[in-house]
Amino acid sequence: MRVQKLLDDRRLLLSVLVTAVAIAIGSVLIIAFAADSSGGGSSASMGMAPAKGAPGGAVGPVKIDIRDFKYVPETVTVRAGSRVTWINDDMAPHTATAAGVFDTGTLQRGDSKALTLSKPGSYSYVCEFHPFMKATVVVK
Ligand SMILES: [Cu+2]
Repeated sequence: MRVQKLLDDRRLLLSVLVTAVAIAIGSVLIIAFAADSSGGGSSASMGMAPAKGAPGGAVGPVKIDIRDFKYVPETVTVRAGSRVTWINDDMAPHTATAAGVFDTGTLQRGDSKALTLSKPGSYSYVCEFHPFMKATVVVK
C-alpha cells in the first residue's frame, strides 16, 4: 500500500511538472509574440520620430521661445502650413514681425501667439520694440 501510494505521488508530481513546463513554454511564446508586435509598433513610431524634431528641424509645429532678448531657436525651418508659436518668456514685451508677411503683435510676458505659415520662403523677422532682435523662419 505504501509503495503504491508513493508511486501515485510520483506520477502526480510528474504530471504537475509537465503541466507547469507546458504553461511556462506557452507563456514564453505569448510573451515572445507580444514583444514582437510591440516591437513592430515601436519601430513604426521610430519612423515617425524625425517629424518631431522641432528646434531648427524640418517639420512643424514649432515653438520659438523669446528670452534674454533673443529668439530661441534663432532659425527654424518648417513645412508650408505649419503652425509656429512664439512664446515670450522675457519681462519685456516683444513681437515677431516680418513686415508684410506675419506679425505676432505685442506679446507681454507669458503671452504666446501661434501663426500658420503657408507661403514658402525665407523670412527674417525682428522685434518692433528691439530691432536688434533678429531671427529667421524658413518655410518650405
Ligand atoms: Cu523685443
